[in-house]
Amino acid sequence: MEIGKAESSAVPGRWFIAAGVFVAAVLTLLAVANGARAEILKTEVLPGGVQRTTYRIGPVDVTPGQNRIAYRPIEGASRPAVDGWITRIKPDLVYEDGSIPDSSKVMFHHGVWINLSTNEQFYATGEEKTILDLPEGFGYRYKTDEGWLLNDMIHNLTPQAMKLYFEYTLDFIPDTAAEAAGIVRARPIWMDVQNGSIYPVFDVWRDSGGDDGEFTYPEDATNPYPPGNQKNVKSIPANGMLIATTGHVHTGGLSTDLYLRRDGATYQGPNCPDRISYEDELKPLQQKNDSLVARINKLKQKNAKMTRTQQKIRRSMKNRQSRSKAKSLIKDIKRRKKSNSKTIAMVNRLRAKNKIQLDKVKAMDKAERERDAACRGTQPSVDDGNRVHLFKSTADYFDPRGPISWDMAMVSTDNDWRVRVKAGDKLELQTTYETKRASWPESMGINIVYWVRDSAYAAAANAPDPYVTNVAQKGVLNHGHLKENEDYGGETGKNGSKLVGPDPTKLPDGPETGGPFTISGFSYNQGDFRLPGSAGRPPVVPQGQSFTFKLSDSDITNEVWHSITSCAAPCNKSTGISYPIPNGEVQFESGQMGPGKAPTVGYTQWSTPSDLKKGTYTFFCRIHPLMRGAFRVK
Ligand SMILES: [Cu+2]
Repeated sequence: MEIGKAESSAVPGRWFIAAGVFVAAVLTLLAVANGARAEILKTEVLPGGVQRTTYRIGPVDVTPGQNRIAYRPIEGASRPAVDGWITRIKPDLVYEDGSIPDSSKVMFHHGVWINLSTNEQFYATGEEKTILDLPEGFGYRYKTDEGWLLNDMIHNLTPQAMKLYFEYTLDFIPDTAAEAAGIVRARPIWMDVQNGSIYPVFDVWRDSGGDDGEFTYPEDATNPYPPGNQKNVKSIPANGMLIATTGHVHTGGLSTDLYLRRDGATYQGPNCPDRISYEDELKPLQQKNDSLVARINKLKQKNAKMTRTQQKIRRSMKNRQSRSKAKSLIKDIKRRKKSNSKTIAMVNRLRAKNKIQLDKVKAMDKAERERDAACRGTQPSVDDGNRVHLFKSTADYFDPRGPISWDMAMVSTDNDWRVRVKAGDKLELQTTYETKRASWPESMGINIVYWVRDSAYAAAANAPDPYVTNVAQKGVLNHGHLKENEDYGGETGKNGSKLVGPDPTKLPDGPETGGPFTISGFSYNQGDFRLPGSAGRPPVVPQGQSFTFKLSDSDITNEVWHSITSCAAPCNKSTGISYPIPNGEVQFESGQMGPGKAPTVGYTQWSTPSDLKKGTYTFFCRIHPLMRGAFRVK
């Protein structure tokens, strides 16, 4: 059933639910504190006493090129009106007509739902639009008198202002439903490799981390944390069990890994006996088989050759004399063929006999390998003393170009994932990024882990102990490919019709100056090769000098932040979610320039490295990838 479009027939007053399947529409409109209006779009009734309701928050006035963090209360008609249990949350960002903007234009960079009363960040979503779906029988406690806050960040990649709405679809079991009595209270634990930061990011540089082309944070980082502040670790406050988790990474991200440490704990899993090897039996049998097959083929070739000779002789029969001679020749060939065929049959019997033995040993080998794999699959993975692996949340990229865009979904835990935890256990999070394709500045690694306490659910004591049982299952894909993630970019077009500008490496020299170049109007000005004629020619400096870029006053006032990020030349193909990426041959990166706090780096002027070799360098803006520039060192 489609969710998210207003279904007309507005009934004034409160929303209601009709018995049966589906109901109602844009009903209550209510002004929230910041002047934005909230509304309920529609509600349907699902089995198990669940009401599925889509709420809207907005409109949000999105300014040109914005990439800012904002807080807004979620109250009134943009959340349930009665106490109950939340079992699922699905996010979206929409235009007024309910349509979803392309990710290449604007992105729901992140949204964190905060319960101010319990001080819990109970739901988070990023560009990948992860859905929270708690296992059946568990719910997040909801009370109408608790304060909710949305920490959101809308990233407008374009110079166009927009009016957008947050939408989120809640599965909710009101306390009045009979099923509510059986729901077990689940609580969130916020795991984050940069926990405690307002904007928990770190940078990943191309070719860093090791030969495997992967960088794991914090493991591969130098001094990732201040002394005594292991940001990626959190203690479990009470005995209980974990029930669900999903990771969050940015483009280039491959996975998050959740671990647990328990003081004094050791591996308690099954001992798998060494696998029996059948190599010594298999090898001679296989060799014998191969040589017999080769022999059969050779004999068959011999037969075929004799047949060809026979045919040749038949064709050459002309007169009576040669005919009788030929006849005797053919007779001789026939005799030899018969004998050869007998040999083939004999070798075939040998091969068949050998094959029976070969297949028998092969089957034993296969069974032994399967037994061994099954046993090892039940072994917990314990490393670094007492650290046990709980779950790998993989980033599954639908983008045919690979792990370089938002066209992906994370892998979530299965519905039956359960992990026994004890008070004082420590959860630990790591995240891994690819480092062969590009650099990935401003990366994240986050998991919200849902758990229940023994006090809410005595059966939690029976959950599998992670040191005894391997709990790290494969997991399930959080959602499928999304239609808004198809504007990949990176196209040249017919006769270059889709290029955003000429190949800057072939343009004549621009003025001899290192700037400063003022960034304004979504252009690097003289540094921007999309500009026509001489205005787009790359500026030039002698080797040893650098180029300086600065934000214009109006961009500072309007909070339009920019970066100077190297991309592979010519970097002039069409803009999309997979192009450009930070893959310049020489890596340079200004950071997200802007004054003040995160998400900016706190400065508004930046200079390129002064040790660049001679050549033309291309760059783009990570915040507004339509912006492209070039400069030349001579
Ligand atoms: Cu920009």
